[in-house]
Amino acid sequence: MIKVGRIIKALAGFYDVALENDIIQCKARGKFRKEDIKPLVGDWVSIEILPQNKGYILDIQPRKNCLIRPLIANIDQAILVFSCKEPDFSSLLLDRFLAVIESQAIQPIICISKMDLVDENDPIFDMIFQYRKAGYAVYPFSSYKEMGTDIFETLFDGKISVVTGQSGVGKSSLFNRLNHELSLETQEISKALGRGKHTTRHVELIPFKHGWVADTPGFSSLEITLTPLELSQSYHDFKDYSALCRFRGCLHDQEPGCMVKKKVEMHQISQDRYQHYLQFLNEARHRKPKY
Ligand SMILES: Nc1nc2c(ncn2[C@@H]2O[C@H](COP(=O)(O)OP(=O)(O)OP(=O)(O)O)[C@@H](O)[C@H]2O)c(=O)[nH]1
Ligand SMILES: [Mg+2]
Ligand SMILES: [Zn+2]
Repeated sequence: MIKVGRIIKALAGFYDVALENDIIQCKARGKFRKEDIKPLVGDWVSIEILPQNKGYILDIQPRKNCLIRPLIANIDQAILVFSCKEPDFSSLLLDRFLAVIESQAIQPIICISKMDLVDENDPIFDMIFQYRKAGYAVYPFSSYKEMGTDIFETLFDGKISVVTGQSGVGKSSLFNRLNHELSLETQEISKALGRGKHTTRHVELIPFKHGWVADTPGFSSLEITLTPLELSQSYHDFKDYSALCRFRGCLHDQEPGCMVKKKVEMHQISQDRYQHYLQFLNEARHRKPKY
């Protein structure tokens, strides 16, 4: 029997494929290895079902998007968890994440964790203001003090979400916080999530609020693998203005008549964010092509 489902977990050559009421443990057919195509968590696949809830992946459907770090496909939104402290908030790293996420047309949602560690005069509040001004959804919260966590009641509804961010920012702690919300049939998985302070090692989609959400291992750097042109059109606000730049394919650097630069001069785009952009542009220009 052949059916279509979504890969929700990939570990040691086995893929858990979720069908409507079942999870089938699958192996990939030799064909994929030969063609060097790796099924990813989030992929829609057709599988051949064998006895005892085992099966084989036959085909991978075209992806609407794909992230390399974390390795996951077909995502609706990325919850970018950045802590205000421990580790310190870095707008350079956040802008890097945003460039990568937005270039894949994935909706970014910025969540600022550990808000219990700052007082009301902390510079993080200006940062929150700046990113909201740039048009991003920004939600400050604390998993310890039950501050701002109510937003997560609605945020995940019906969506495929990935929770990503630097190591130690509190992604898994947020998961544990949401844990009691997870429906009964996921109890077994929930227990597995009770690892608390241990570092997350693999990507797995968990059913939550009519959708799916993945906790992911954190990392501290992220390579820009975009071309200069892709980068110049990744930020949603830059992209809007690009149409008004004098030259098509304007990289918003030295070109005359650049609307993005004009908006920076008019303080409508933050100077910091533009400087970060130029730094990434430099990286994108000097990146050696991979063969
Ligand atoms: N003060 C404070 N500490 C927190 C909060 N949330 C998490 N922490 C602490 O931050 C540390 C890291 O938390 P994790 O949830 O494991 O972080 P993570 O983002 O999942 O880390 P990786 O799995 O390595 O990517 C732990 O010591 C937590 O107790 C919070 O809201 N407030
Ligand atoms: Mg974790
Ligand atoms: Zn321009």
